[in-house]
Amino acid sequence: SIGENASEIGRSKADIKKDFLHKLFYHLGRVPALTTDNDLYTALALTVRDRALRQFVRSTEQFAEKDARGVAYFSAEFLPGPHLGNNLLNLEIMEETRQALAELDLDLDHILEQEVEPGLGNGGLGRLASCYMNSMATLGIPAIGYGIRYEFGIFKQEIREGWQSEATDKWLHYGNPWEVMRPEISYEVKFGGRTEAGTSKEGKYFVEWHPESVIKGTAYDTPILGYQSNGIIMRLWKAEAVESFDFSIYNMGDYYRAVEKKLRSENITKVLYPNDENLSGKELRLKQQYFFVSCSLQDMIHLHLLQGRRLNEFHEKFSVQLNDTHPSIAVAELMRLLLDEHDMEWDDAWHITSHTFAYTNHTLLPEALEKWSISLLGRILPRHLELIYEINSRFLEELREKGLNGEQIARMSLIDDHGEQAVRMAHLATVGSYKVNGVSALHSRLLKTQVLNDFAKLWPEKFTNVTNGVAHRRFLALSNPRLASLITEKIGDQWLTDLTSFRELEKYAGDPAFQQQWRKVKLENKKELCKLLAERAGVEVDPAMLFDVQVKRIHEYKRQHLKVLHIIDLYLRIKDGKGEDIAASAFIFAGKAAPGYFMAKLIIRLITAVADLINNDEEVNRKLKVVFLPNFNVKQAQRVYPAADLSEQISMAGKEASGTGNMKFALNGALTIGTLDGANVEIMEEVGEENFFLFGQTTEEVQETKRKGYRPYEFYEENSNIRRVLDFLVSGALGEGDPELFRPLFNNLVQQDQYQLLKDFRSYCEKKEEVFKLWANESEWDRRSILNVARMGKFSSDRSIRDYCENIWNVEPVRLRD
Ligand code: 26W
Repeated sequence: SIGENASEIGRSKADIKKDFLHKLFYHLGRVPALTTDNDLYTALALTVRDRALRQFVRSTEQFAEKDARGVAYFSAEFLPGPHLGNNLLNLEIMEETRQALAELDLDLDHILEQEVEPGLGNGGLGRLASCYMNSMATLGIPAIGYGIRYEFGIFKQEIREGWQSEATDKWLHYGNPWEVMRPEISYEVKFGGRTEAGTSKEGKYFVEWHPESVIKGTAYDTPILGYQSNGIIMRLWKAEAVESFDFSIYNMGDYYRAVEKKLRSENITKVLYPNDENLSGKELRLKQQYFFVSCSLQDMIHLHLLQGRRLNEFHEKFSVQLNDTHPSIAVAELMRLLLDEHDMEWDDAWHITSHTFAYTNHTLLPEALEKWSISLLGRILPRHLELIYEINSRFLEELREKGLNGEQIARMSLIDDHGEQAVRMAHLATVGSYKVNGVSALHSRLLKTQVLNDFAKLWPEKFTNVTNGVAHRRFLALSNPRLASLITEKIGDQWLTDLTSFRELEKYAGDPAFQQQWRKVKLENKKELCKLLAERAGVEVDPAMLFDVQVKRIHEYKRQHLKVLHIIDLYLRIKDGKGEDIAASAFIFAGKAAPGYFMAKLIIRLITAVADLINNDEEVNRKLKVVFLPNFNVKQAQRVYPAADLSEQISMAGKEASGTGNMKFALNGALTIGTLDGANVEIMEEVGEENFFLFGQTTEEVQETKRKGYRPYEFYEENSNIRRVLDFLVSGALGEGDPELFRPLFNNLVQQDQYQLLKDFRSYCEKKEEVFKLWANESEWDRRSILNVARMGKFSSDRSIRDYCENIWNVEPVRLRD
């Protein structure tokens, strides 16, 4: 086989050195004197890609041999982070490569720094997809990730005069050595136009879709490695003009029109929408979703038929996981392909479709639940709208037969009739899937009892939970090598494939010598982060300070401003000469705000204003520092988590579906201050209440507060601390002396406070007092830090993927030979 023949590709230092030079000279055509850093990076990336592709080819052959059932992970977003280091780790050639380069007087770390990461996602959801790719590969799951090859990923964040400003992310500017373009793997995708029904000579009813335009999708494959052996691919689609508009045969006038057409076609995959949580009726976004889903399903059907299988058994061979509702138009598209292009009858097509998809919900926020207006859908995807109506009418009929009342039926309908008619994509995904899951125990419970309650009552067995997890190889082994080797020295390295073996660390938690080594690792990591903070934010931080960190998208529900209000409170206390009990702290923030989200951008402005005030105040800045690190991405994340002492997970209970940063922090030895929200609940359960700084209302209490009529103004009036801090916001002391700058935030908190900051403020401050007290007791802090890490076994994405395999996919891992 090909894999057999390719197997002699070497992993020794000599092989790597030879291949690296070969790539540099013969692939890039470089003479040594003119070699740039990017050339070195590209040559090394290509050297490593060869090895990654070899793993992929070997794995694919063995999956085919076994005729194994597989998974297609449909996601509009992937955030793989830098590939090079991760691939070296997974191939276990980090040291060989380092030495090979050293012999050429080159520094691996410097070369690793050159990589520009693919920012093809907004945050948690995209990063989760990439963690799952690594775990599926590691476990030997026959899997493929399908998505969109955005030419511009999530914007690059710059801070200008304290405000966020956005620049385009030209991640492909210097080329992308990791992908393989597959010009021969391409599919046509139709848009717009009208449908026409007819009856064939044999008397069969059929529908023809006469589109207004056709666009071609071409596959770009990137190998994603698991640890030690397996490789799978992430297949991303790029939009192009179809060849049938071959302009060479037209005259001059048409030539320009044809070129224009080409440009318009390529628009579909130009740019990632930078909004997480909410988005209003963007036509191009709908086109993106449909485009990638159609290409992916056509590709799967093609592969399925190529292997000589019948379409009737499609769902027996594949499970398609829908990463939120973004790909949920797939339900209608698979129906269309089976009915219109493969002549199937409705009942057979529906059986296959509704046994193929499984849907993961990632949010309960009402504004984040996707809806597409009937008028937009009808214009862009006329055939799909018909199919959705048909799916809906059959579904509603089933509900009537079951005796549900009109009100229940209206609530469950795929069509929302309030205001402009729209399709509720979560309902389409739920009806069209055989399983629906949330991403933490709490979130899955709320999904069942609230947002999708009617559906959960109708189909209780359809609903399940899979708690999120993180790729601990990237977020510990790769990004925190000091801690990784300290742990491996103590308990061996089986944790790389079994994170639960960290339990063995528990017995060293109280060992003073181990604690000291533990502390030293953290300090070294903090020193490194300090360099980055100085370089990127221009702030000098003392590494001995308590590093209190909140990094995530900026959103009111995540309550970055709760942390800021507390910082102002500390500042005012110090100014009053009452700051003795405050631990010297560096308050670090990072995260992007959606470009159109005014409040989120104002929160960033508030952070930079407070940073300016405090960092420049000689009376305070030995005790407190505040830093906003710009342009948070995977690369930065890998430098932040290892250096954190305290992790801020302070969303209003019931709002954060899971959180995954919370896991990455705890895995790296940070203690958590958090609410009982998302996966915090399970983290606390695992590490023990006594090792977790819990504060704030529970979900039930939050809802009770709201039900009783929450009046934040009373907190402002009755709590002098809150009043002092809020008044300070509009005193002119912040942000170039303009007292009106933060007025919108002040008003919002005093009048609405939708996320109940003021209600949780006191509890948060009190918990911080405990944090400061514990910080003064080094060995007790370290003991708890060690226990946190020791008990993080559950939160590896390997565990999550095993859960998906058992509870949803019914897929067996394949034991792979190398
Ligand atoms: C409509 C545009 C849009 C884009 C992205 C809406 C919603 C999203 C995502 C659902 C936002 C997201 O990333 N959600 C996060 O998913 C993580 C992985 O499950 C969870 O850990 C986070 O709690 C959740 O906010």
